[in-house]
Amino acid sequence: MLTLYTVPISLYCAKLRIVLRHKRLEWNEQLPPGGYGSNEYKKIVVSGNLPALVDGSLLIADSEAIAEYLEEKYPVPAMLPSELTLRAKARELSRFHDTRLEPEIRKLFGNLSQDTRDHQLNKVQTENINTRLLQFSKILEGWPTELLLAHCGYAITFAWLDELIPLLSLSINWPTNILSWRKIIQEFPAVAAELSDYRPKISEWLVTPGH
Ligand SMILES: N[C@@H](CCC(=O)N[C@@H](CS)C(=O)NCC(=O)O)C(=O)O
Repeated sequence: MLTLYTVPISLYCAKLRIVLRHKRLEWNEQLPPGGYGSNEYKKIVVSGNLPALVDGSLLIADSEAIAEYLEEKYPVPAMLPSELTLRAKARELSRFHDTRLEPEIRKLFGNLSQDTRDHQLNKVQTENINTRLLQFSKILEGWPTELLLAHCGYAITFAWLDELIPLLSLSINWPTNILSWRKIIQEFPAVAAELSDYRPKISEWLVTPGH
């Protein structure tokens, strides 16, 4: 059985669960021993990264590395295109999420408290997110609409945006092709199931004092 080290709120763990669900795999989840960021967990996963996957004697951290491992080990249903250049482009799409779009949204997580809110940061991040969404809308043009590894992170990040936009009064401009693509992606059962489990965790986290 696959074991996933995770905490309920982890965005990258939610991304990975879409892959697990779509491939109809069974897995169990374990909290990091000693808690999030603990030295005890770093004795197991040196980087402290969540998610990490244990499969027999293999321990592997980083959602992309895990997702591609699962794709190779369980190739059906395929979540990477079979053609070489499309596969490379799909990886580019995945990395755009992890290294360009999501980090801009993450910068807002420390700016949630009304008492200490930095309005300038909200403004700057709104612009940065809008820029990334516009870039993503161009990258997205012409993509087929089967569920790929590359899509899973976006589904989760967009759920975060749904909550953060009203909470922080962000003026986010959704390109229309992203909105129609998003609708299609959210209808895949694996995405719908993860979002229905995960959205309440976001809402709960946002009302928990301390951030
Ligand atoms: N690129 C990494 C990002 C994962 C990530 O940022 N995970 C957060 C939790 S959502 C984490 O591990 N934070 C604790 C740490 O980095 O020590 C991945 O895809 O796995």
